[in-house]
Amino acid sequence: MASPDASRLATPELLAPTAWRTLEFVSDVHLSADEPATAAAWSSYLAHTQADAVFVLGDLFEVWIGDDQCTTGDSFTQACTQALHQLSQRTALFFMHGNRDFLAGQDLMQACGAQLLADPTVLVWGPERVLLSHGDALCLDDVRYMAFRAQVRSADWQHAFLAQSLPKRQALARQLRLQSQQEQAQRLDAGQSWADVDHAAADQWLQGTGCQWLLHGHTHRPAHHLLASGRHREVLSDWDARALPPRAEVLRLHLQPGAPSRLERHALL
Ligand SMILES: [Mn+2]
Repeated sequence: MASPDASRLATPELLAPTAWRTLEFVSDVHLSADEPATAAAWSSYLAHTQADAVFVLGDLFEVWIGDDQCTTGDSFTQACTQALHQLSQRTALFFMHGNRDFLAGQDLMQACGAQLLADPTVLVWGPERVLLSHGDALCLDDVRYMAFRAQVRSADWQHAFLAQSLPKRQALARQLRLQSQQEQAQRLDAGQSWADVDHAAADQWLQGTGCQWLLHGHTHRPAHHLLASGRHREVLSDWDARALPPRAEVLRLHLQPGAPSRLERHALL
């Protein structure tokens, strides 16, 4: 299991240009050809955003089983990467792995014009230090998931998985998804709630990296939490254009020299 202490020791930093004024954060869009309305909302967002930088904090794709998905003629994936690449021509674009798309690699980054960020990463802009994460590594009470996470993030597992044919990987991904749904159902039957971020661990990450804010997704529980130390945890929403009401949200960080930074949620649907 990845401990918070181990991951904070070498937390990478991203130095943001001081000219940046508006940064946008999204996560858990879960792009899939089966959800055209969400994909349309996402394309519209990419076409219209005025941000200086867009940060995708994991689970952009419902599933990513290897970068050869880019080159197999799957028109949905190609449309997704082209739209991101167009955005990257006018906006800095960053991508962090989620638990669905942790196999996204450098070929996909190149196709999208994106820079891959480690999880977690400290975003540094002048005096501001903001910790970015997908969030799943902090869901410590889901012991089975943490063990699974450690397994699938290992180089050996990924090497063996990627060596399989695309249809085999698709079948295995479906099987893993089904297994995860069954485990979630068992948790709910046993009276346990869905796993959530551990507040003490989040606070430890923040203190260890000298950050006041943690921005993350994964839990699909958009909220602001004030932690015991007075630091903040801001949770991004997932996207689902077919939900009632529909969910498609960006978190916008406004930066102004000499003035306090402002964070606001912006609903796109
Ligand atoms: Mn996730």
